[in-house]
Amino acid sequence: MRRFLLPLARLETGWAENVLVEVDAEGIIASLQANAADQTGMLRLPGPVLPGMANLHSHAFQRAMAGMAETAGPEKDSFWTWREAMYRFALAVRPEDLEAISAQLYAELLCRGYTAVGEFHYLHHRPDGGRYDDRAELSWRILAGAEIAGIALTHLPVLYAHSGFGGRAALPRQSRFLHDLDGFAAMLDKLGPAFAKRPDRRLGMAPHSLRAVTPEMLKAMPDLLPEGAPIHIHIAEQTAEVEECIAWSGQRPVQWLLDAMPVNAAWCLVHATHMDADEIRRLAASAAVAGLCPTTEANLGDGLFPAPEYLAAGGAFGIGSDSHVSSDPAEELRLLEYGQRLTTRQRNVLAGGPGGSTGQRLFDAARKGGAQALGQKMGLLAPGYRADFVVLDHDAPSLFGKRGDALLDGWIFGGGDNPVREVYVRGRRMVSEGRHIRADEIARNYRAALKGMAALI
Ligand code: NGQ
Ligand code: ZN
Repeated sequence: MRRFLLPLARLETGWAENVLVEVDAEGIIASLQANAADQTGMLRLPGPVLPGMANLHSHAFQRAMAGMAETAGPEKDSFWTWREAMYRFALAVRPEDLEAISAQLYAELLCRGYTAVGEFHYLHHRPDGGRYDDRAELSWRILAGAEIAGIALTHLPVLYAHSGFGGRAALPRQSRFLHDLDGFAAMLDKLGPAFAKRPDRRLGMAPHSLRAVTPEMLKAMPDLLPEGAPIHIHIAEQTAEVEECIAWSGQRPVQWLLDAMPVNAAWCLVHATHMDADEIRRLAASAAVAGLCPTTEANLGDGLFPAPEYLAAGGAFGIGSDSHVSSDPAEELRLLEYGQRLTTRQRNVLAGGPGGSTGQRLFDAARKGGAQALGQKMGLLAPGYRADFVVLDHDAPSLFGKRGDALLDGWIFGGGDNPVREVYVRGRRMVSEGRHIRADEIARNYRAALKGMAALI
């Protein structure tokens, strides 16, 4: 057993002092006790401790194109013009590049306080659609990136077969993404054993969107993995997508999905930006998680998630960095609230009522919803949960002099400095003095990958 002394820690019930945490050989919290005495053999952490945050939605390769689609094109720019740029970029990514980019991204995420990531992975094949010798080649590269950075991973291989509602034929530039159901199932089988053994690895799956799979494929998917395995899907992100879904089925995307599939706590509906009142109520009641990616949704011009109505209905949510225009959970939560402030012209819209701290409510909801969506025992400092510690610098400008939940408000709204000082995953320190322990090597490999790709873009 390793023993840690947390001078100040955010437990489920609130902040506690001098918390003794015992961590077993697997990196799981075995016991936890507040108001403990400092004894020899304990590692005393150097600041207030939060549980690690789950990042529930990532397309790792897009880390390397963040900032590269910000010049106006000949026509009005939109999500769909960005997607063309992204498709071009995706064709240049080689296996070794994906590993290097993933390691860089995951190290950055750790430095900001995410300790697990849900990788919504659809880059499967060679650029011409030909298969790699190992059909899971690019999944192994994601896993290697996670291993190098030391982040927990829920890997979500994506089933992608069509370019639009009604089984429209896929486009040539989508050929790296495509599977039939049998090929997809074979890939899952191959991956399964590598994800079975460790508390920081989980295998789920993802129908890319209602555009990319047929109802028959979607209905066959839950049987491909054991009951309870995470299932993520992009849904209702763009208004054009909602209109096409109505033209195809007579129903809106969230409505269609909730009617067609047994959506439960294993599901994560990513974006779910465009919902009517009935969809909001039904999604909230389904126990599924809404996967919100506020910085990407802003960057891509998606629209605003109806957060006040959804939270009032008791809906669960988590956050993701998606296209990685930000690596900071505080920024995702800040923007979630600011979108509402800008449209309602009010303040503390998502605080949950008088006396509520906005930072506390958003942080607690996102850590719980994120852990649920990733199917990982994390996001809570309690026995049985993974020992993922985010140690804050109490002397950071955003936190200095603050106590209790004001620390969460300071982190999220207090100026945008990064107060994350140390990060532990499974009780192992991956970030020290604000830097990833392998930062230099990871950055070197990232630069080499981008250099090699530059010729291909
Ligand atoms: C993706 N990204 O799969 O990377 C998508 C765009 C699509 C976001 N939705 C592609 N943010 O939805 O067709
Ligand atoms: Zn996405």
